[in-house]
Parts: sequence; structure tokens; C-alpha cells
Amino acid sequence: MTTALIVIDMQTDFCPGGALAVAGGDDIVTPINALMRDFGAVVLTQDWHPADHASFASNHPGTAPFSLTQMPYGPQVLWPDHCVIDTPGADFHPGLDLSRADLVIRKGFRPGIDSYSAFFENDRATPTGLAGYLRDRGLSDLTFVGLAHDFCVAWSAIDAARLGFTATVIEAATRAIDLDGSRDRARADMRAAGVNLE
Ligand code: VGL
Ligand code: ZN
Repeated sequence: MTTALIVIDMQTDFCPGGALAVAGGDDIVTPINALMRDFGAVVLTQDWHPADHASFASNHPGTAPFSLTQMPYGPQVLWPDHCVIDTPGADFHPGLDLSRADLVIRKGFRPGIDSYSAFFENDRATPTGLAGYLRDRGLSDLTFVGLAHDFCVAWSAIDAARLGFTATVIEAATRAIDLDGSRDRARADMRAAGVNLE
């Protein structure tokens, strides 16, 4: 089978009660577990930030979470502290079936740069290594689910399409942060990049 399910950032901090909670984030755990059986491979991503990470508003005195700043690599939303390495918020949701994962790819671990996409950091140039892994295994047909629809899922699916993979997002198995219309923008950007929205 050439298909892979890429499960994006299904972590405690992105679910209700977490530091960067996405509304309804935990509703998609059971559907994602069920989907895992239908794919030739399952990859999980894990947002994994040091406490001094540049994407945290707390590391930019005078700024508020959800404000926009300029980084050397481009615009960056400043977030509440989330998914800090080795804290409970970085754990996978306790209901997620980890047993089916062939690979866990961590991202966002360099202090100075964020990484929404599973393929590249936010400079859109520094690779995570995932593309090579998928190509080596002959996994060309990728389906994306998880959190958040309008950030890490969208950036991952768009990069996948750009890299020549077939990319599909099952929107019912995602939830959006929806910051200033980011959900609709992400949908338009994904369509423009050739991502299939199901
Ligand atoms: C995400 C904001 C910051 C995501 C990760 O998983 O969509 N969003 N870090
Ligand atoms: Zn993050």
C-alpha cells in the first residue's frame, strides 16, 4: 500500500483544557483511531517546543498571545506557551491509539524557529526529514487529519502537494483555531495548492 495517514499534533495542549485548546479537538480522537486501519502506514507529529521558544508570546515582553510579530523568516503568530518538551501538555491525547504509529516526528524544537508543517520549519526551507522517510517507503498518497486545521494541518498538506505527494485532508477529522478568518484562508490556500478536501 502506498497510502499513509498523517496525524497532526493530537496533543493534550491542543484539546479542551489545554494551553492552546482547539474547540472540539478531542471529538476527533475516536474517528482518527478508526481511520488508522485503512492506511498502509500511520505517522504522528508532535509539536515539541523548548520553554524559550520564539513562538511563545511570553518570550517577547510586551506582546500578547495571538498577536502577530515579524521573525527573520517572516510573519509569526505569537502563541500561549504550549507543548513544552517533557510536560504533560506535550503528551498525545490519552485516547489516541499510539500502537499503530510507524513514526513519530517531532517539530518546533529549535528555539528560534517555529514549525507548523510536518515537512518544513516556518522558513519553508529547513526540512524535518519526513519527505525522505515517506519516499524511501514508497508512501505517495497522504491523508492529513488532526490539529489544527488552519495551521499545522494546512501547512503540512500544502507542503505535501508542493513536494509532489497526493494530499488529502479529511476535514471532519480536523478542528480549526480560526484566528481572524484563518480557517477560510487555509481552505482556499489548500485548494489552490492542489490539496483534496474531503
Ligand atoms: C499549532 C499553533 C502553534 C498546530 C502548533 O498544531 O496547529 N498551532 N503550534
Ligand atoms: Zn506550536
